[in-house]
Amino acid sequence: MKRLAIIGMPMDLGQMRRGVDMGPSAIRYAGINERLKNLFDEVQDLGDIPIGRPEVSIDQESNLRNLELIAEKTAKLAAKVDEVIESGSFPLVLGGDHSIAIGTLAGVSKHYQNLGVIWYDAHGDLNTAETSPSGNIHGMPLAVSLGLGHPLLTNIGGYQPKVKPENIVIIGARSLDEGERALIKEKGIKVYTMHEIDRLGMTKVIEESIQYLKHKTDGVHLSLDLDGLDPAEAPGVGTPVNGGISYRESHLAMEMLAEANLVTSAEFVEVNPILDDKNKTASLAVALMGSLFGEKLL
Ligand code: HAR
Ligand code: MN
Ligand code: MN
Ligand code: MN
Repeated sequence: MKRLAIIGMPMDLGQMRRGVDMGPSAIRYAGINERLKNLFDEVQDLGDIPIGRPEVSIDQESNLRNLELIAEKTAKLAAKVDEVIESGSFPLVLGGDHSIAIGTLAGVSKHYQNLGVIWYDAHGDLNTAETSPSGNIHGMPLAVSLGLGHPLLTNIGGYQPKVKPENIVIIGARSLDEGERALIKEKGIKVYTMHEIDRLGMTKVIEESIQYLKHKTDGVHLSLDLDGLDPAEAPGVGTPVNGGISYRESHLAMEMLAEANLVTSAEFVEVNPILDDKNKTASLAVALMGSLFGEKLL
């Protein structure tokens, strides 16, 4: 029995542009159920984790925007994701800004000894309070999952780290801060920047990524930030960076991951319908999900 559970995480507290909290609605409106229902024995939409309309607050000591709220809300997401995996379903989380990954990974990683992570993103999301140019927590979730950052975030779920550096592959990077570059080198994190994607082609990048992760991991989480794609094709994101991955390359990547049967949990984040062009980015997210879950053209 193949079962999918969809969890909405309408949280925009990790950055400063409003609208990304409507991401889950936009993705549902783009027809996620229709698209995925034939690819599973059962598709269950569990609705949204309640976020409410909390007041924005900046932690005086650490300068982190909405630290306590994000810790509280992502802990709730972690518990829900844990429950879904416990029940035998595949968890698919809809964001929300990328800070939600702190919760998703906290819920997922307790089920694996060696969780692999594919971070499909224009950014590294490897900042800490010390290296962040913005204080925005959506630029930090991968660092947090490595156990680096504020303890309120790194300790969600009561353990850390959630992932080991050698089990991570970043794909699509083209906007890395100084501290992130240093961390990538220090930890030896595998990164395919746009340069490698152009040079090797997406086929080789995904083949290598699969080989890299296949033998040493017992599960792989796909964290797909829509800003990994080119803003011409995915305009509805808060921090667009030109020169991104194409629509076709992304489909190919998802199709190859489906064939390899490697991915055990996923999240699609940073869809901002206010900045979007007729729900184009949410529709793209849904189309990519179709490919990730094995939709065939013929
Ligand atoms: N690196 C910048 C920062 O930390 C911008 C981060 C933007 N992040 C996302 N997620 N959109 O990938 O502030
Ligand atoms: Mn459990
Ligand atoms: Mn991101
Ligand atoms: Mn990004």
